[in-house]
Parts: sequence; C-alpha cells; structure tokens
Amino acid sequence: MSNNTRVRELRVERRTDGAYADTPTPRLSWTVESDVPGWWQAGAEVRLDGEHVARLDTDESHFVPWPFDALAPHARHTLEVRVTGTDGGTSPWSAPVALRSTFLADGEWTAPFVGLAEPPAPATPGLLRTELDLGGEVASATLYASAHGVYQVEINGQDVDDAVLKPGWTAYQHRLVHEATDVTALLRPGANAVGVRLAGGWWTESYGFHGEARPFYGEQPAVAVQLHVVLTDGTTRVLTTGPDWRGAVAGPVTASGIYAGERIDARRALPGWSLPGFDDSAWSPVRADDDAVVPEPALAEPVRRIDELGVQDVITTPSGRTVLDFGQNLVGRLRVRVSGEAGQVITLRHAEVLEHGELGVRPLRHAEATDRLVLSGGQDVFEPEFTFHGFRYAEVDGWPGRLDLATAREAVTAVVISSDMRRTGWFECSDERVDRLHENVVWGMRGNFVSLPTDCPQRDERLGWTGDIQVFGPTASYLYDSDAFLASWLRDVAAEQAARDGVCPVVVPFVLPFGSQPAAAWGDAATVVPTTLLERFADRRALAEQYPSMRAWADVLVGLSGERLLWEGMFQFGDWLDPDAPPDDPAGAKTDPDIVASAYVVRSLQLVTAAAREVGDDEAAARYGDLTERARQAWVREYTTPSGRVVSDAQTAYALAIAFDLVDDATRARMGDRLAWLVRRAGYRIGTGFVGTPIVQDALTSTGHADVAARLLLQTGVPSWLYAVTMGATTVWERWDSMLPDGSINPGEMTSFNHYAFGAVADWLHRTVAGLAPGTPGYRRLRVAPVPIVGLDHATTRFESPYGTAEAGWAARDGQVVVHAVVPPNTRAEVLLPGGERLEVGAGPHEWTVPDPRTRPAPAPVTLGSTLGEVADDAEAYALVQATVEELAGRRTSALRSLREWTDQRTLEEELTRLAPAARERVGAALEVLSSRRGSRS
Ligand code: RAM
Repeated sequence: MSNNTRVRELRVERRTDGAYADTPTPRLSWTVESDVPGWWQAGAEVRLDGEHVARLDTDESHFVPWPFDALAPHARHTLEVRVTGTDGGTSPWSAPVALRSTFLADGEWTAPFVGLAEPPAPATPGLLRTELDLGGEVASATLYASAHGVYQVEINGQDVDDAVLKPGWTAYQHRLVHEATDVTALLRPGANAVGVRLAGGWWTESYGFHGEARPFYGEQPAVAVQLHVVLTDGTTRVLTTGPDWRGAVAGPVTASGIYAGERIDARRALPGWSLPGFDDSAWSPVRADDDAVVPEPALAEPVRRIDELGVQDVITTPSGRTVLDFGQNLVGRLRVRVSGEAGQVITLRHAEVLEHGELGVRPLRHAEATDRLVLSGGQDVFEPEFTFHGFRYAEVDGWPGRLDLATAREAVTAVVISSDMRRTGWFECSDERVDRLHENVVWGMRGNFVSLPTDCPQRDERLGWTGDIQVFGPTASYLYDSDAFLASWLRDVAAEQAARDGVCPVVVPFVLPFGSQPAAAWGDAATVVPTTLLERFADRRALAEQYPSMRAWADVLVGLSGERLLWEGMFQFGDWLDPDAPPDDPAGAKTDPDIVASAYVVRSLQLVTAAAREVGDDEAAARYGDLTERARQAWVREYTTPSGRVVSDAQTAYALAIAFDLVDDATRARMGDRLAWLVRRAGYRIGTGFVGTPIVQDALTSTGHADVAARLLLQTGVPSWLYAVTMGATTVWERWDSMLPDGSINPGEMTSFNHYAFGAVADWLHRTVAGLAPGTPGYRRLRVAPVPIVGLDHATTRFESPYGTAEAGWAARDGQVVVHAVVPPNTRAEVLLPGGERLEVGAGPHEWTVPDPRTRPAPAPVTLGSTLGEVADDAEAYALVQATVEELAGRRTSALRSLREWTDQRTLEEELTRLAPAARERVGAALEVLSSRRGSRS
C-alpha cells in the first residue's frame, strides 16, 4: 500500500457544488493525487454506505458508470472510493461523500402552481404561506419546488438555501426544473410554517425590441412546493401547495422586473410571517394555475452570490449627481445599509460606463435598471432580490446626508451573482494588458452565465443567443466547469427545436415576437455545443441525449441547402459585427453571409457525422459523412478559385476554410498566406466579427503565421482586442469600438460593454499560446504544444481538468525556451516542443529546454522610403507613424482611415504626400529619432 497516492475528490454526475444524483444511475468521477511518476489507475473500488463494495476493473476515473442498483427517489447514501495504480499501490479510502437523489418517481410530482388570488397589477410580487404539524422528530426532509417566476422558500423563518433567482430560466412552456433542498435541520416536531417570497422574474418579463416588447409566458407568478418529510418513526408526510395555502400582496418587495429593477419598501417588512402561529386571517386563499409540464430535477448549479466588491470612488458628475464606481463591470446588485427618515426613497440607477462624465444609460435601451429603496425609519439593509443589473457605476439619489467615500464604503457593497460553477482555468503571461484581457473574459463569463448563457446582462435583452455561446463554449468550458450548466441549457435547445421542426432558434429560450427562422452560426449551437461538452468533459451522456437534436438541425440544413448543398439567399447574421460594418448595420460584413452559411452547413454535418459514430449509429454516420463531403466540395467549387482565393477576400472567409477543414493541404497553406497578407494589409488590426474572431488566431497559427497572430493579439489600435483594454475596459465589449476613441459611446443602438463572443480568443491563449489542449475527450490525453509568440517572454496556464490539476507554459531566457507541464494522474500527454520535437509523457511535472525558435532580425531602419508593409511589420515604427499622423490629422480621421492598406506596393512617402503633405516632414523626423535611438541602444 502506498501512502503517497490519495483520492482528492469524488464527484457524482456533473454538478460541482455537491453530490446530487439527478438520475437513478449517476456517473462517478474522482481525481487522484500521487507523486508516483506516470501514475495510472489499474482498478478502483467504490463503497456504498460503508458496506457494499463494487470492484471496478477499469482504468477510467471520470464519468464511470454507476456500479450499484439504480438509486431510488429520495435516496441518501454515502460513497467512498479507493484506487489501485499500475504500480500496485492502493490509496486509502476517500473522504465519504453524502449523495442525495434529486429526482422524484414517475407521477410523484403532484404540487400545483399557486399564486396570489387577485393581484392588482401584472407581475405582482407577494408572499404565500401555510403551516404543517409534525407529530414527531424529523429524520430527513427534502423540499422540491419550482416556479413560474422567481422565488425563495422560508421554513420557520429561515431561507432554505443561499441560491438566488430560483429556479432560473428555462424554456418554461416545455421544461421546468425543480430544486431538491435538504431542509431536515429547519423542521421541528409540532407546528412548522412554510412561506414563499415570489416575484415575476423572467416569467412575466416583456421581450422584444424597438419598444415592441411584450409578455411571453404569463401575467402573474406562481410557485409549486412539495415537501417530503420522513419522521424518525418511519412515517412520511408530503406537503404540497394547494387550496389551504394563503397569499397576500405583502412584504417589502412592491414591484420587481428583471429589466426594470426592484422597489423595496422596508416599512412593509412583516416579522414572523413564515413562523408558525402568524395571523394570516387577512390573507386570501391562493389561485391555482394549470401547468401540464412536470418539473424535472435541476441539472446545473443554481445562481448564487459569488463575490462582493466595495466602492472604489464616489464621483460628482458635471450635472451634480452622485455616482459610485465599483472599478469593475459586474453583474448583480447593491446591498445598502442605511438609516433615515421613514418613507425617504433612495434611487439607484445602474450603468456600465460614463459618457461625458454622466451615467451612460443609452445602451440599456428600455431597461430601467433602477432600484428604489424606501426607508423604514430604523436601521435598514436592502438587497434587491428578484432582479439583477450589469453595471460598474451606480447613481445614488435621495441618500440621507452626505455620501462621501468613507460613508459609501461602509454602506454600499456590490454583490456579484452568477451560476455557481467551479472555476477551473487560469492564464498569465508577461504582458499585463493580455492578462487584463483574460480577466475581462472571465468577468464577461461570470456576468453572462446567470442561469443560461446570455449575450449581455444589462440592457432589455439578456437572451440566450445561440451564436454567442456556440463560439464561446470552448472558452467557457476551460474557465469554469460549465458542463452541467451547458448540458441543462441544451435540453432547452432540444425542446425549442422540437416545437419548430428541428430549427434551433436564434435565442433559447425562445421568447421573441420574430426571428424563429434559422440562422447560420447561431442554430449550429445545436451541433457545436454538445461536441464541445464531449471534447472538453467527455460528456458522452450529453452527446447521446442531444444526438436527436443534432440530427434535427443537420436535417434542417440539408433541407435548406437543397440539391447544391449550399445555403444561400436567406436572412443571415453572418460575420456579425465585422469592424467594417457600419454601426447601424451589424450584418454588413466583408464576408458574404452565404459563404458563412454554407461553411457552417459543412461544419454541422461534420459534427453530426462524428456524433453518429460516437453513439454507434453507423448507418447515419455513413449518410452524414457522404453529405459532409459533398457539401465541402460544393463550397470549394462555388466560393474558391484554383489559386486559393475565396470569393470574399476577407479574413473570416479564409479563417473558415482553414478552421473547418474545407480545403486540401496545399490550398490551406496558400489560404493561410493570404489570410496573413490580409491581416498585415490591415496594419495588423482585426477584421473579423462573431464568426471569424474565434477562429482567426487558430487559422493563422496552424498555417505557420504565429508572428502575425502575435501582432493581432498585441495590437492596441482600434479595432483590436487590446484597444478596449487600453480604454479601461474591465469586461469584453460587444463591438470592437463600443466606446469610441474619443470616449463617447458607439452610436449604434446595440452597444453592450459585456458580451463574451470576442472573448473566445482566450481559448487560443490557453490551447496555443500557453499550450494546453485536450488531445482526446475530457483531457484523458493532453496535448501540450505551446507556441512562444513574439512580444511575450512567458505564458502559463493552469487547469483543473477532469483528472486533476494540469499546467503548461513556457518562459524565454537567453535564447532558450523552458517549457513546463504538469500532467495529471491517470492521463498522458503528447508534447510538441517549440522547434518541432515530439514526445509523449505520463503523469507528473516535466520541464524541457529548447532553443528559442523565434527569429528576431534587427529591424531595418524604417524611413520615408519604406513601404507601408515594412512600416506595419515594425511595431514601433508603425505606432509612431500612427501617432504622428493622428496628431496632425486631428478630427480628420477619414484621412487616417485611408492609411489602411499596409502593402509593399505603396511607400510611406507617397501615401503621406497624398494624405497630408505636412505629415511627411514630421513623420520623417520622428523616424530618424527612432533609428538613432535604436542605433544607440544596440
Ligand atoms: C444582438 C445580441 C447578440 C447577437 C445578436 C445577433 O442582439 O446581443 O450578441 O447574437 O444580436
């Protein structure tokens, strides 16, 4: 027996916040810590309730099939595991894990949805309650509950858990989820009270744009509660919502909306309302709502408060208003401790940015994002409960007394909310601007993973746009363990598809008054996201469950693309928000939308072919495989020239051909060259939108243009990833220039400062720059292949993989690159070192030193006679020319714009003479200073 091998953690199914079995046969996963080099599992034993032992002759430790009889509903067990390595050593038993079934038996859910009997207005918040007498000691009790709306349950005066905005947002008309909370400790023999705080949330919200939003699900909230109690004498009691419940338009929350914000009147606090004996005789019997949908157990972690941030600054705006700055664009709400005169109203308005020194609320469109707090006269603590905002700044009006920084720090806290997934991925490098970009991606994910993957968290939208998560899924799956979260959302995708002949709509849940037509790169979420869960988590259960949905979408595509297998002429978002598209026409991209659509036809067919193989559907695999090849050939025939151009000569078009494997190797190489040429011609500025941005860096690096990718990454001019960072961004923006260089907000009516799509570049930072990628599903084999890029001295990433902690990275010193990696127990890694050496290693820490392959020729001096291409290649000279011309051109940015073709066919001198003759002398002089400075440096 070896004592240096131990089980670090034992997990049940997907959730990371506890051992919950949402199915009778949950998969088990464990991670092992060992200092035995190359540790590999020979077998494992799982022990149930300290007595039944299952011996597993397997080397798998992730998503291992349930080895016992199927679990019963309401089951509670303890589980332990111990492992034996191929070295012969056996670990001690793991710490026991308390597992609970969260599902009910067929037909067991009987609780009706109930709400306030006569609510005076749409979406009226309120309180509901009942009492229950228990004849004896409670052995165990579980609360199952769901809502049309958002709710919290109190038992005997205490919240049952710390989740917020329960039960989250699903495609309610098809699928509801219920919680299954252990409430044993809250109940007692004798009288008990159960109360519900209820509001409309997503259920009563109005959806739509341009002032035409309308309610979608229902007018009033309702809740369904089913409490199962087992007494120590073995008797069971089941309490459900029903006609004996009573409700009232009562409690401090007097109005609440996801977009509007909340009004809380502390004078209406009702002490004791959820304690037994409270006099509810003035309350009314509840209204019962029909719903044929039987809630299923929640698969994913609930939304919780995950962080708190203090006030950084108190700003007095030019118009004299008081604005709090939290220093970080975040999603959540404010907790306020205050005392003042009874009836005094404090108004909190939220926004992501300031414009001309005032709260920049225009981008919120119709979302009021305003909380109103009515003071009780005593000491109050407010925190809006059934709403959330995306904000960095909050304007405070009506504060009793002076709100200086010291007072604000004491009194106001920003509470960050998010689906409570486990953080798993980190990245760090020698350029702090890139680190900030990465941090912005993380914050963007937190804020947009509130129950479902949304486009943005602040304006009157916050919808599950399928295209956004389609491109961001891989990054999300690295930063956080988002397997449960995404697997849950995919069930809504399948449900929405089933309601519209297989079409995966542009938002899921679908709530818009328009837009249920298919759109490329958006609907493809149906095939791409399950593939991401397979690749990143080895979640074969999710893939098998989604397989019909994947096929349904592929079949829609085959139908739409007809005989020629090209999807053309229909509405598309295309390469949405291409930086060259005008602010009011985000679909006006350089890449023809039909090229994007037809490329995605191939992509989805490829993925459904692979999925068919994975689930063993050979007949379908053959059929989709054949369609894939025909669609690919059609794409090549229709959109490419024999010499390797694409008919839209744009970055996204080439990136698609390369990243989706649409062309043969020789063409691929030529397209890589053309892509690199286009990026250089653009002065190393990004030229892609939602479709091209997530793949352009991969397309460049995989065709031998890492140097070009490096320039694109480190570019700070607009448009670029780092432009926003240099403008002080703390989240990733929707548009490359959501904030214009002059500090004003982009005039487009769609301008968010918290959109994750362009943050998908982080996946490339992890996989390629630091060099840690899955070699096989779930990282059973790792691929360690760092690409040291010009401009960085080191980069490293750490990842909590399904098998434990992994690491990869490099540091350059004195002409050498030291590559390091940590390979988790029970995995192996294929390694590709800079310079080309390949090796394979087992578990443990590793380090290799190789010559630095980056060639850094001393830059030839850039002069007025240099070509624009040469100028662009020299980052310092390029920045200098830009800055000098910008200074001279002042507001005449149109002149600057034409200084955009950085090719070898134009000289700097010619171009400057044409644009701004005065600039020629200035630039020439500046360049001379640069070369003499360099001369003295060497
Ligand atoms: C915007 C959304 C989203 C995008 C759609 C097409 O409204 O914010 O990011 O997917 O447009």
